[in-house]
Amino acid sequence: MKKTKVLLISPTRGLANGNPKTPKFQSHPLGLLYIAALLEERGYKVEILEGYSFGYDLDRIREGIRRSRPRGIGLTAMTILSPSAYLVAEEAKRIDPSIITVMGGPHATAMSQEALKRGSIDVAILGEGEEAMLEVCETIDDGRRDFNSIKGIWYKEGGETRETEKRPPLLDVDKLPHPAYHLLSDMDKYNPPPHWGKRGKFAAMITSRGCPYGCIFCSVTRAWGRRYRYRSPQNVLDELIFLKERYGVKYISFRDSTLTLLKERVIDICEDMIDARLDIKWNCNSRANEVDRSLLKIMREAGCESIQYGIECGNADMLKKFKRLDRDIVADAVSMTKRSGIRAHGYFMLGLPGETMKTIRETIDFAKSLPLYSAGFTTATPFPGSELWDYSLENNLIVTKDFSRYDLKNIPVTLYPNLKPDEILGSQKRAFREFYLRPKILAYHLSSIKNFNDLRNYINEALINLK
Ligand code: B12
Ligand code: SF4
Repeated sequence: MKKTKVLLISPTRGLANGNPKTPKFQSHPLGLLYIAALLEERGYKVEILEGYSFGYDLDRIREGIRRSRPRGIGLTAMTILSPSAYLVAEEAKRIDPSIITVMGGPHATAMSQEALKRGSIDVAILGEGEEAMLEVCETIDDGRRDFNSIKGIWYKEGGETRETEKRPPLLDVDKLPHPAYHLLSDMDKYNPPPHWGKRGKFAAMITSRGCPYGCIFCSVTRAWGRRYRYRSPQNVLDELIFLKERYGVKYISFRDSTLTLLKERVIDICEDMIDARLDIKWNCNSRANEVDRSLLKIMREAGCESIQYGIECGNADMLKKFKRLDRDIVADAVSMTKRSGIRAHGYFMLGLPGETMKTIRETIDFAKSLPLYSAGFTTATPFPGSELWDYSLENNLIVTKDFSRYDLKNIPVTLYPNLKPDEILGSQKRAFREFYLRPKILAYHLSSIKNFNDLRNYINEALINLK
């Protein structure tokens, strides 16, 4: 039996408004690379069309579909990319109505029915996609269109949308093949955001799935579940060695929701990196309550250059409510990080429920009081799949469901009685200016500009945040 040929596509932002955009910063599409790896392992021919990262226009995407002539198309989409994903699916059906269109990623997980009702998506996959996508392909191979036995999907049947039984989370994540990096046309073209601290040739990696915390603004919990599932240190080391030997990678960005949840595991990974003399530098996400001096010390020895902490609020009550953190714990973690020789980046969010101009001021002041190397300020956005989305819907706070505007830097998409959207957006710009336009911070950053690319990235970051 001939195996289905699959084309995996990340749709370009802005495609549906006729205004395709190339993002200033990109990272390797790990979701598609994982799906591709499992399909290839099972004998499927897979291609990847990276519209999102390289800003392909509709003609380029159409041409890619025509050239590839797939039987199945897999689209990935964060919420902001969902209008583009629907358009690409429509185009695919126009080119060949027999193509089966599958959509996965955060938006398809949270808004599966919307995805199907928009017309051209046949199957929406919820959460982890590797095994479900494989089963969809096997069903297509058989010439069947009976998706009912595949767990964890929504699909269309006779004009109706149907949901199948829930798929349990994949517990043994070690059994997944490593991401299929070889399918990218050029892995060197990826230029991650400056706060990831990239130095030299870079790749992204993820060592765990799921997050137990359940912060209200985050849609990761619903997509990946609360159960933390993780790869063994040996499996992580194998991928690091592969990336170094095969691609000459010198810098890794760990994209785990939080890398440091299990201290002993991180220590094991770090010890392995040190023993293998990998000489790879890296960055990761963490939470302030998870680090201590000894952990940070070994992370530094293993090459950790920078840690991103989700801090979000400066007001003590909001910090407790939304992050289950105390200001002292945050301050200690950031200071210890700096003392360990690691740069700390803080993520802050303005406009969470209950926010006032006073609490925004507290957030800006708190950010400035911490020994952070860099900080990002975003406007709170209710992504479908998050508790904030449910809360905002229930309280009629959502002003638009034009998902192309859900990007954390735009005018807020919620309307609170006591805080205007432009006050939040104005505060975001002010926060950025106040944080960075300090002699100490400017000096740090100017001294770390080593080449033209660094300079361009800093200018781009400033433009995105101030425009
Ligand atoms: C790396 C990353 C980025 C990278 C690039 C991502 C990429 N090319 O894939 C960059 C830095 C560019 C980025 C940008 C943004 N990001 Co981002 N990002 C992430 C991050 C940290 C990791 C993504 C990842 O690689 N995961 C690992 C892979 C293996 O998982 P995955 O992608 O989810 O894929 C699995 C499933 O979702 C599913 N799946 C995914 N695609 C498909 C496709 C098919 C066909 C199938 C079957 C299954 C499937 O199967 C995969 C394997 O199991 C996530 C948080 C997280 N922990 O997931 C946020 C996250 C995806 N980002 C988010 C957001 C909001 C953004 C921004 C919009 C805003 C911002 N400032 O961060 C911007 C875009 C801005 C713009 N102007 O365009 C949100 C998305 C929420 C939502 N519902 O939309 C997330 C979930 C963060 C969060 N906590 O809320 N991001
Ligand atoms: S914001 Fe981070 S810590 Fe909170 S639930 Fe999401 S991934 Fe977990």
